[in-house]
Amino acid sequence: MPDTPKSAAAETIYLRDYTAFGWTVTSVHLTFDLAPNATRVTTKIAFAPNPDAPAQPFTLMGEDLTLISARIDGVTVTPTLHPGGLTVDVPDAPFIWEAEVEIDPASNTALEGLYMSNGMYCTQCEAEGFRKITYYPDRPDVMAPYSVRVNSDLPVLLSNGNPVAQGDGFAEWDDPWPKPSYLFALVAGDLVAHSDRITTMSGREVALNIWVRPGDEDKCAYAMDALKRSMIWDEQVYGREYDLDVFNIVAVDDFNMGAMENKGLNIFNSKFVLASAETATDADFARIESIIAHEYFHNWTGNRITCRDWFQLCLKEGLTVYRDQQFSGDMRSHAVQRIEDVLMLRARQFREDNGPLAHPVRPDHYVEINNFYTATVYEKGAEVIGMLRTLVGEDGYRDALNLYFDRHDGDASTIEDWLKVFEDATGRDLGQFKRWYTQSGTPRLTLNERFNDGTYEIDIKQEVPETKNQADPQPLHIPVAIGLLSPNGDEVVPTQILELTETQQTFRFDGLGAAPVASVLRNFSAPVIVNRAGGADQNAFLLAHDTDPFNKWEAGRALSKSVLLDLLNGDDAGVAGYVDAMAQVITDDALDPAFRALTLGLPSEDDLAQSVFDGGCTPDPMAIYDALGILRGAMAAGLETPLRAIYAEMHTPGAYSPDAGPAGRRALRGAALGLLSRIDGGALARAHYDGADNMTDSLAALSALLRIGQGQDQIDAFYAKWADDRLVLDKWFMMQVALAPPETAAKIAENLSRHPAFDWKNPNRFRSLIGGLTSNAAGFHAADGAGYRFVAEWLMRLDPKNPQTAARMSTAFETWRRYDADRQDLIREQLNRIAAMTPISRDMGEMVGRMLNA
Ligand code: B3K
Ligand code: ZN
Repeated sequence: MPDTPKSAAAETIYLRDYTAFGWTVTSVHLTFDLAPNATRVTTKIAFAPNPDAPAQPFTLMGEDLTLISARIDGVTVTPTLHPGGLTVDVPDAPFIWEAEVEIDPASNTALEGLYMSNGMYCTQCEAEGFRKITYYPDRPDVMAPYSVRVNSDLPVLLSNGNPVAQGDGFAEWDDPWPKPSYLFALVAGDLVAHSDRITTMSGREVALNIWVRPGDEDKCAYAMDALKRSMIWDEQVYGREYDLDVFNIVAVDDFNMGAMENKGLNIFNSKFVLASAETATDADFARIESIIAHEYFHNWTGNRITCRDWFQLCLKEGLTVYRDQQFSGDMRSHAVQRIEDVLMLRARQFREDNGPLAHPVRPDHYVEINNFYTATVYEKGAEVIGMLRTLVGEDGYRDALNLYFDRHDGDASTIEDWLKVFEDATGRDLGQFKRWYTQSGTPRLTLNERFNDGTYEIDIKQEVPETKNQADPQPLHIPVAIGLLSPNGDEVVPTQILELTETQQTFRFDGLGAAPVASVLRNFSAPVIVNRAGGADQNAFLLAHDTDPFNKWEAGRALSKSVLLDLLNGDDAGVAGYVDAMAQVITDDALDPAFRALTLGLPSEDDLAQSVFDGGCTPDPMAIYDALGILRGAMAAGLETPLRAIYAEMHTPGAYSPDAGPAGRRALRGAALGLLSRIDGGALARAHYDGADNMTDSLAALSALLRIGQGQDQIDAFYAKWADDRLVLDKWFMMQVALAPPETAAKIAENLSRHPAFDWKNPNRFRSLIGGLTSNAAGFHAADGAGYRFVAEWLMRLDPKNPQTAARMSTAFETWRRYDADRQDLIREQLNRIAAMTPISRDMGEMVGRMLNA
């Protein structure tokens, strides 16, 4: 048993309380003697007093550690152990701290610190996992070079930096770049490498390896290609070069999130590395490309320049997401990328920002930092960078980034540092802009338009919502991209940026021949909700004529949303017009198939529920499900001829390629298939399934069948074929629940939870099944509460084992205030049940507390 007492009661950490650590660390040497239940970690760390820090007792963080011995300058000491760490008297001069601790990786089910997955040792230290490996000032502003020795009989022993020595039963690694402890990593296992190499812009030869379990090496080619493209892109676009002799990536099956950017040794959820045409969908390939890029880009934005404290998390995450979005746009299509990014932002971040878990991009307090790796920090954090770039222009952005890298390389920085480089590089005052980092909630813009005597005027009013933590929100600095189209569809005023800084402002455009149609918030220039009284005609016009591809798509989305909201009120008058508008777009061969596929997509059930709620009404999940079914049915019937033509024309024979072109054709063909299945009894989908030679087509057919209540034979055949492939089996679990009819979804989930392959301690498998149900909005919100009960029970079961994943999945309940009194009671009952659990993790305690008390 660890002799460090368990953490004390959850306490709130505040940004305003930041103080520097009293010592700097000049070097860290670690030795690991690996054993599943008794790994020895020996440390030798050089500390020196930090003249810039206030006086404080010498305290190291540590959790779940058994301290064997400790020495200062060679003399044995007896530190005072307390929950979360130790304190000891130290000399008032540089000194060497040596300690030996024992840890138990095989029993570590939280997957934080050093743990085991299928016989392989692996680490996850961000945010605060290093303190579960040894006693250390485990905070991002303490940076040091590390050298590591790993003793083990396992064949592959990896750590950060460059390899320096390796022999029978050991390996030594040296990382010359000072890093915070959260970037430490160690991997040991029976692994094989898919290897390659690259020469950087200054001529450095870098060995590239993707380490996987034997048998998976033929599924690494795409990830390796994405890595090489990322390295080249970061040189060309940001001038950033890689800085070690080797870059290692390891794929692990048990992982709490997507991947981790440890210096020189990225660790990935195997789901985001392994791919072949047979096992991965086009969407999987695209995710792999973007996550490989994201983690690689962290080498500069995150690792070389890190965060002073965890409140500054968006400094590295928002910027790195922005960079990976730019990269994916460059690799694929900017229009399609932007639409997909906004879809994701609205689905996850708007939902968060409009509920009890809303928080600023830079939060100012937290209980458990792992709860703040959120869509707001990541996705809204990326939007804030995009707005900055829009405001200062491309050249300003480049100058600011160059200054950032010059000025802060090797630093642990803050949002203030970040904004200052933009101010210094461009001369702009970003005082008001900074509110994007400190205020929460999605701003609402209301537009009022007039045309008189050749002058078009637009009033834009902004409202930032009040919340419990935000009594008096102040107006934001919002870039609104606008263009004007003439009545015959020509662009008479090309895109320009209006800077909204007041609560309300009027902007004027003179010299127009006729009343224009404005295309507002082009390319989604700010993460806001726009209220505009334009109506169906205006949207149909913009869908047909807008030269901004994002707003063209957006107009189609606005049209479908208003048709669906009318359908919910029993009014189907808009359906025919919508089907006609779609007929124009989907048959327009000049448009990218991927764009057309996105245009055929309808708003999600969750999105509609939020819109109903925003409109002052109470969403009925089942009615929303039915309305979507009605509109899809009408689209299928009204568009049958063009859909059949598309299905035939988008057939792409030949070898599978995951590239954007063929993937877009498959997406459009799959969308056509999904609609046609609603009127042909599933015949085409069954044939499609039988003829599929890749996972994208198999899943398109299978989901089309499941959506019409069919597909049991295919589900059984799919299982028989893929029973041994963990990643594909995740899809099998997910699909059956996510696409189940609402009334039976919870029951199906429950049955599947008794399936022998439901290994609930594996986060991917847990997310497939439980997340499958929560993504089935009408099923999860079934009126009898069965969905709520099922999810709550599983969260309670997982929390003691893996609090991080359990807490993250509890966000399924964050929308509870939208619903009717009966559903609210049912959800509150489950949240209260979870809250009453003893013990409850700090992670889960904070989440349910925030959801119940906002
Ligand atoms: N930085 C990691 C996320 C760590 C999450 C810790 N709970 C992956 C990423 O954003 O790249
Ligand atoms: Zn990241």
